[in-house]
Amino acid sequence: MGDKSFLAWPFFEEKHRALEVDVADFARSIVPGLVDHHDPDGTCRKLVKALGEHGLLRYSVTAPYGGLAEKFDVRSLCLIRETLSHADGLADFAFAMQGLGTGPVTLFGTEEQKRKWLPPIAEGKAISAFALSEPDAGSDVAALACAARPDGNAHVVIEGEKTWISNGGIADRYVVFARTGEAPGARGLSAFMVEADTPGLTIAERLETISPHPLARLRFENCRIPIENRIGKAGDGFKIAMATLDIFRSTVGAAALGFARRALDEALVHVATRRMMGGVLADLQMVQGQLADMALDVDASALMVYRAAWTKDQGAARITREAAMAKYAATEAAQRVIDTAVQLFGGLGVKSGSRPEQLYREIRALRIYEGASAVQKVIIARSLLPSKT
Ligand code: COS
Repeated sequence: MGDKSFLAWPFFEEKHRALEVDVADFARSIVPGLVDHHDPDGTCRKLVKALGEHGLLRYSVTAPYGGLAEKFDVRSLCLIRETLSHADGLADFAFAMQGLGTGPVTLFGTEEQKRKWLPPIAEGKAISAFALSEPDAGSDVAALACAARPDGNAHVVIEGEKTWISNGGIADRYVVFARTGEAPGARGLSAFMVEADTPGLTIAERLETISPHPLARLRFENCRIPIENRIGKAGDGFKIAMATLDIFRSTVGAAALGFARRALDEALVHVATRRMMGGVLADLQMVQGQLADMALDVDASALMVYRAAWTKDQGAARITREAAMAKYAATEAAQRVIDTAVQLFGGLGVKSGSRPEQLYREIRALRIYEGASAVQKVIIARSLLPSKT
């Protein structure tokens, strides 16, 4: 990355600065040889393996189950995502899903569940996924309909659909949130680990998007799993999902930040060399104003992202508001920064395959997934208003 002065901010320790150097080296020397945007499935499989071999997936789980520390270091997760997304969107995606997909196990699993499911994730030998959204329940998690009913004392049967599932089709296992009916709404959901080869789980449809990633709609028909695959207590599924998202939402902001920094870096090179009106683009005050706005958006996003991550790392039980602010601010800001980069590049900015064009397609989904911007605003506003209960 170009400007790394933010690493001197008090949010970081020496270990974070060393980590950034290591990830940047991985991003420069390994990632380009693995990425083929026409083959997102193959690319993600290769990236997960390489991330595991390089030791970076040890940040995606906790010790002693293949991880480095006994709890997530959110600043490290953010730094890794920021640095990988600066290099390539699929590299960031492959890393991010390993942690999110097993986050419920790491945070709420039993000793036995962690021992069984986490080490292969850290080694890059298994791919994980987080199956929450449904065709009729995305932002409103409490409305989800996919159901898990008891089948004898030792099993449950899952029926329903999940959609927009990242790694859908290539994951080895899915954390699935389903209605178990202990109470209406948010209090009647539970989380389950479902192995990809369980009979009754099928890929109903692979989903194509403007920026290709492995993504699918899943169907559960008479999908029978052992009750010991339930993660946490029955009825706690909503809280498990939200607590997991609390951690990973700030990392979505970090990914957006990496895209924005890349757009700014590309723009700085372009304006210094593009001839215009007897000089170069960078001579024009109107362009300088655009660069200033981009730099401001980048730094403001970084402050929000690392404030949230640092707060969690200091031991805060919940960072719901900080994470929502970080995700909302950084993803919206990155959209603006990238749009400006496209504008500065002119025709080249919309040429298929150019970096600004790629970034323009990559950033859009980040304002939607893991809680759309409108949801983050609701969460922030609720944290300001007096509780109704
Ligand atoms: N950590 C722990 N517990 C949490 C929590 C969090 N971050 N957020 C909420 N809870 C708890 C609440 O304390 C409440 O507990 P009690 O029932 O004991 O009071 C319970 O969960 C229900 O919370 P709430 O009333 O806020 O639920 P809502 O249905 O109103 O939540 C929003 C609404 C919009 C905030 C929620 O559905 C959401 O975040 N949606 C976006 C989901 C998302 O990111 N989807 C994308 C899928 S992943 S790609």
